[in-house]
Amino acid sequence: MFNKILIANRGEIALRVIRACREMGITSVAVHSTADADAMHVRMADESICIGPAPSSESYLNKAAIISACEITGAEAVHPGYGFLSENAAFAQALEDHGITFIGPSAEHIRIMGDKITAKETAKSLGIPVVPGSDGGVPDLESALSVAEGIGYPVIIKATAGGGGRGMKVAKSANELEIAFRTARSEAKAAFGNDEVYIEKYLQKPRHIEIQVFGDGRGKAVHLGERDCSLQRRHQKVFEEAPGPVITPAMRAKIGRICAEAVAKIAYIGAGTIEFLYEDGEFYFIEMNTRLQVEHPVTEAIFGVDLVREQIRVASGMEMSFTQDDLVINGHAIEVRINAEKIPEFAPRPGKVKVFHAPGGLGVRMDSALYGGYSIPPYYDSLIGKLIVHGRDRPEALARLNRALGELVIDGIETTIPLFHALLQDPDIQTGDYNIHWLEKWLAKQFG
Ligand code: MV4
Repeated sequence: MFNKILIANRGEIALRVIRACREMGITSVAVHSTADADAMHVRMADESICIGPAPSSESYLNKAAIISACEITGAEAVHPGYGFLSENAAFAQALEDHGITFIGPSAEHIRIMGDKITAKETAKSLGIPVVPGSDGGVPDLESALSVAEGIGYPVIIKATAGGGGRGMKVAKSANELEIAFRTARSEAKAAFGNDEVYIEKYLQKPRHIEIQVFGDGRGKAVHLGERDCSLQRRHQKVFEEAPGPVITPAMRAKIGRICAEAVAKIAYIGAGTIEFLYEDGEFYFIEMNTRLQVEHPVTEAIFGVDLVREQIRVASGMEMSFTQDDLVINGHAIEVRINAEKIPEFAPRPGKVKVFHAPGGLGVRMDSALYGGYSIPPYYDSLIGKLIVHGRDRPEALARLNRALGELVIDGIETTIPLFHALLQDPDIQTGDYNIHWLEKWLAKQFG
């Protein structure tokens, strides 16, 4: 096992990793920008080191500064958290070249899944169901028209180098395809410097269901069920839950086994998430994320496991502490993302937090790096906390969420808390009757 781990991140996820390290008796090293000298992760870690100025491009994304920080502090491994360098294959490779362990998958697995066409081909070859569409990139309009003819309209054009919803265009007819194809290509070129695109059947009202997988890097792997993350605005998740309100135990067992066998076959190491669109009882692969996700706590709650601890274990060469048979779902969990944003525009509103009071009690977890008197810097993501509740069933989790939101106090700045009070009043949220378009429609109805 490692003696010392460096956490190449900030905010709540840095605290999350520091806590796992402390329980495992591992010394933690925080890195920070000059803007984060007073941040909670710096205070909570055993050691800290400044890696550069405020802009993340010069600090949290600065590979050389982070590797130097490892050498200066004697850290043997790096946990990247999510965002920043967590899915950067070159960073994983550079650490390996310096004899430092990247707590995450191999550079090769990160690279494969970062290219959306290669990811889809790999998924398909491993027996994972994919959305019908082109085999790889579509070079010109003629090929685009013939692929669309084959699968039927509507179709969606996606950028190979895209992901997270950037560079997508829908076409409802051959007429629309011409414009959609050209715009998708030129937008992809401008955004990613790569104009390759591919085509899929457009699913009209799917849910976003993602399967949590975990591998030991030696051919053993398990799944930890699904999360329903359909409630999104502009591809930003807002509310996530596990298990999914419409997923039956039989469906979970089937898709879960397919995913676990797939990652076992490639000897995947650590945590991964296989994202699907789910419509009319069928799962369709869209992407795989090779990192720990923001919403991992809902899975931790229902399975009673510590995913970060497991990541550290397998990265150090140990076995996972559980088998598939040990993984039994207990109850229901919901996470809401508390952002320093003004609704309804979701405009970032950094500033000074006067009072922070976290909710507590049975089945309540608040992951946040806030404290009273803290000034949220304007340079980074607006996520300032995650409230996770766990109940014996979905109604109990919803009631507990309502209760916990009432206890949560963040004074001095605007946050997304009022959004969740309003959402919980909606009958569709109470019954779980929503899809990927529900939230944007609801916001338009509420706020025009
Ligand atoms: C789709 C789709 C419909 N049909 N693919 C958006 C993010 C990216 N990961 C994939 N996305 C979509 N792909 C097909 N074939 C609809 C979306 C989509 C979406 C997906 C998940 C969550 C929210 C979404 C919002 C709009 C569109």
